[in-house]
Amino acid sequence: MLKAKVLHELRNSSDYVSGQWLCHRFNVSRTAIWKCINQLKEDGYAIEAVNNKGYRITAYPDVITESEIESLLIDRRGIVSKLVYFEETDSTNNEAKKHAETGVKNAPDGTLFITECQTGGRGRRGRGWESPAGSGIWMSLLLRPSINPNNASMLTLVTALAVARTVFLVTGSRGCKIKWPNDIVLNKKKICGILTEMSAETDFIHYVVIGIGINVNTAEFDDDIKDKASSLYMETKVHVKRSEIVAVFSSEFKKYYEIFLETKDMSGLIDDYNSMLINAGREVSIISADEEYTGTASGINQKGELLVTRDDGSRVEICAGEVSVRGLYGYV
Ligand code: BTX
Repeated sequence: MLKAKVLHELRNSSDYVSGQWLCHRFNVSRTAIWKCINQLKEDGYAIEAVNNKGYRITAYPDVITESEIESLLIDRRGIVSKLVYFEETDSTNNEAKKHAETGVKNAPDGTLFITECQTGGRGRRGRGWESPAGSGIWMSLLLRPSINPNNASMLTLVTALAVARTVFLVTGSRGCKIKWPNDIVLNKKKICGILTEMSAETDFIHYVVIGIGINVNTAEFDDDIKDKASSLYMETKVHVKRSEIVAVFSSEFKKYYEIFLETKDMSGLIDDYNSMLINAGREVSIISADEEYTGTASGINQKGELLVTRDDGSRVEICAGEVSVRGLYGYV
């Protein structure tokens, strides 16, 4: 994609880049380069053009577009082998599943589906996920791992770890924690949710779709979630370009995923995960399929299960269910 390549060159040059050099570099006409520059200006990039010198970008917009993301992934791909972009869609998880069904050639391992706006963003268990345009990251990563389907839920934990690490790298904030299994919390507010879905036979995974929603520069939330939801900007006062976060996440996820694939469980990641786990040492309330109880969480085990000591002293390993943490989201 020429536009992404031109953007990549301009982004990575500290000086002006001449139109002629770009023509030679990509073996295209001057008109083709001129068109790219105009499209980039329309997308919101401030581009200075100086006679006999060339082009230079002086300001970048905070946009989720194909060329913006591709231009950042060109020399640091991370986990993303292919990018599928939508200006708007109902849900990137739906798109990922639809594409995945068409086969591995069309939707290989590592395909990332991303959009500027979701009209039907989904949370877990039929809940909704607010995904307005302009302020968040709504994306789904398609994986085709050779692991036992029973271990696939651990991919949510691997993803949570990668998101939490990414938030630290881009904002410098150490306040970012993981609420087992799938929330990322900053200063006790939910800034990210993860929805993992899978198509599998009893012993074989066709594909896993990991949907990730991150509130980045959101300035306000609807009344029904404003007490528990927040954004990176609201919590840190740092404005980070969403595309930059996608690129950093792609690299971080790859590192953690490779460690996960060595043992196909959480053995190599337990310490990192537990150091970010907000549940650890806290009172938790568990709602499972058949009972409701409270206890104190200590950490996860190598299967990714949450270890809880119940109030009656017995120890349990939780692999699914709703877990609330005292002090978070209005649980007092
Ligand atoms: P969850 O079930 O843990 O959280 C859903 C709940 O979170 C909602 O019921 C609501 O209370 C609250 N909520 C809704 N929107 C937001 C928001 N923007 N920020 C904070 N809290 C919110 C979490 O499910 C899984 C979310 C995954 C979202 C991604 S986005 C890309 C992909 N596509 C898709 O449809 N879902 C995933």
